[in-house]
Amino acid sequence: MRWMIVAAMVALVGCKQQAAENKAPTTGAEGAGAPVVKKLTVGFSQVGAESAWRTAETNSIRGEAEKRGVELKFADAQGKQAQQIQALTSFIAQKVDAIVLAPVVETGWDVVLTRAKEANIPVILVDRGIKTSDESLYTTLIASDFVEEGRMAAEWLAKKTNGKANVYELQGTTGAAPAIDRKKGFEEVLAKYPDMKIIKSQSADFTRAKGKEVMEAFIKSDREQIQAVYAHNDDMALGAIQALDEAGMNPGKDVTVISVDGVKGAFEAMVAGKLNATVECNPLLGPLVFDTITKVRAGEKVEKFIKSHDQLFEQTTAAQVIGSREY
Ligand code: GYE
Repeated sequence: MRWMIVAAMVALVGCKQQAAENKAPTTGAEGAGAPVVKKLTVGFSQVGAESAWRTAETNSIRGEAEKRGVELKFADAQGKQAQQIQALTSFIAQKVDAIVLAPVVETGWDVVLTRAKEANIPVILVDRGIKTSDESLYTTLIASDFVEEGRMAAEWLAKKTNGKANVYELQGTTGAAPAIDRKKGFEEVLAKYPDMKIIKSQSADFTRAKGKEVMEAFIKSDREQIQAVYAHNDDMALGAIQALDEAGMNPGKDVTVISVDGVKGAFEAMVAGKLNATVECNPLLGPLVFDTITKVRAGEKVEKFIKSHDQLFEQTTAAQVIGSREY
């Protein structure tokens, strides 16, 4: 009797082993007829290359795709929404497995995103959000909280200036989420300090060249009143610093300068004593983007807003941390 049980157990184990062998993954290299493992194809519509931050983001997403063997179709829209819509339309026609979109502005996406949804292609928004009446048109947003960044900048400036400052603001691209929200958060805090006012505010499109240009105009009309500069990104702050330097106005000392991003150039300017502080905004989103795509394709639920956590860096500690900065 006992031997029969043992024999049955042996047979059972043998069966299980056989089943496991049948399930062993095929590599696609066994010759004709073997199933070929399909490469994941992802379309990435990028805003452009207006700032050091954006270049770091592009490199992070491209590098991660390469590392994971993902075929990345990359389209640079040169700052134009029409080009992004064109890129998305083409990704849909090519039946990509997922779309990654860094939307230049907040509005105007519903039509093209509805097409992506109808084609069953998940859309992952990176670094900037959109305004839509139908939240189901995108899967998730992977980004920083820009309102919070604006608040952090204003709180720091209030402390630094004892709540008294004539502020000149350089805004990001008109209609872009980080421009709208960084202004909103900053103004929210300023409302608590009656002697801190934004005297002039203008868009400089997130670029260094325009930051310099707009600052030159501010200096021309308001030279004696300028006490602080708040720039929505480091590139514009670096342009403004150049304008202040050329006008002999001592940025970082006589004029307090604060911005957002935390790129290498900002740390160098802090070490040189020209920039006072920067609120970091993480552009190294590649690993998180592809982890999220993998989860979505496996049918797992993901958060609607996957938030990066940022911190503020000051001139006083810049020299200590500059070596460990990754972008
Ligand atoms: O801060 C700025 C850029 O969308 C968060 O875009 C991004 C912003 C970033 O060009 O430098």
